[in-house]
Amino acid sequence: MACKQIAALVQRAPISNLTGIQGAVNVQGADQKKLDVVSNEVFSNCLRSSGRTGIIASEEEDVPVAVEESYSGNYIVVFDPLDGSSNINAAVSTGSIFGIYSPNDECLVSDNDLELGSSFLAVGYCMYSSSIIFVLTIGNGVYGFTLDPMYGEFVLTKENIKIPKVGKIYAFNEGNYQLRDDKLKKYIADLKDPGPSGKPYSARYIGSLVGDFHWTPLYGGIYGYPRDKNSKNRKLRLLYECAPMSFIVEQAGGKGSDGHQRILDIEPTEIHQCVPLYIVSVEEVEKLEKYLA
Ligand code: AHM
Ligand code: MG
Repeated sequence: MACKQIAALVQRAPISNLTGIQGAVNVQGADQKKLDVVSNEVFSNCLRSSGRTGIIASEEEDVPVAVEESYSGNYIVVFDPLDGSSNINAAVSTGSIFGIYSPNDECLVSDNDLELGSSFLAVGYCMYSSSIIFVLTIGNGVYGFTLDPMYGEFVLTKENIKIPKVGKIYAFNEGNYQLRDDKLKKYIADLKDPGPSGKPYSARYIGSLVGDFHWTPLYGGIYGYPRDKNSKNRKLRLLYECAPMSFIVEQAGGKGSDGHQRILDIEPTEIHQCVPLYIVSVEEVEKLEKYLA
């Protein structure tokens, strides 16, 4: 429901004056766009009205929020309601990412952190693009649905998605090249080397994790958001961006790494913790890990 509502808001954004910034800055220092705020409300309201959610943690909230007792259940949901929202002004792809944790006595909420004693029950993302694509796993394979605008329903269009082990697409922000360490520069330079085949890797980058990621499971390759010299560039969050995407990727036979270890093995220490992310095809991610070793 939340994704359908956000899809409609995104598509009508220029008409309803929902482009541009809202005026506030979120806890991570990013300007909140109008649609960041509205999408966060939409997601939170849907989760609250489900009667099943106990705690929600969002990119747009400083701390985890407990759902009022009269409405609450005990699932824990983490989400980024509108990923890549800077793209909205130009009508370029954005997405929503969410992860649902099972109820667990070890789930604690304090002022600034959430301790998760269990793994994901379900994870999904929705991409708002030329089609609205909803990708979901409940821990047994990955399924893709397309929103049929004629009927307002998500229709199963890709069953049991499997990620190619190799692929020649790379999605990195090339503008940050000079901020990267030498091992990573060497890796990227080698991707661009045509070699004996005469075919270098192809670059794809639109500045939305969901949009950039969605390419690679189809064709194989690697998405990377490294830790740069400018620490402000370490912007992908473990809890509601890197971990959910890694869970999906593993369900589809791929790999998610911070360059040295599996993303899903990292213990979260704070809600908005950032980690480097290298994700998608197993052999491409392992090749990168060798360069960084
Ligand atoms: P957001 O969640 O605040 O919208 O930003 C996260 C986005 C990612 O989706 C994307 O991969 C990254 O920011 C792009 O950043 P950059 O423009 O620095 O490459
Ligand atoms: Mg985001």
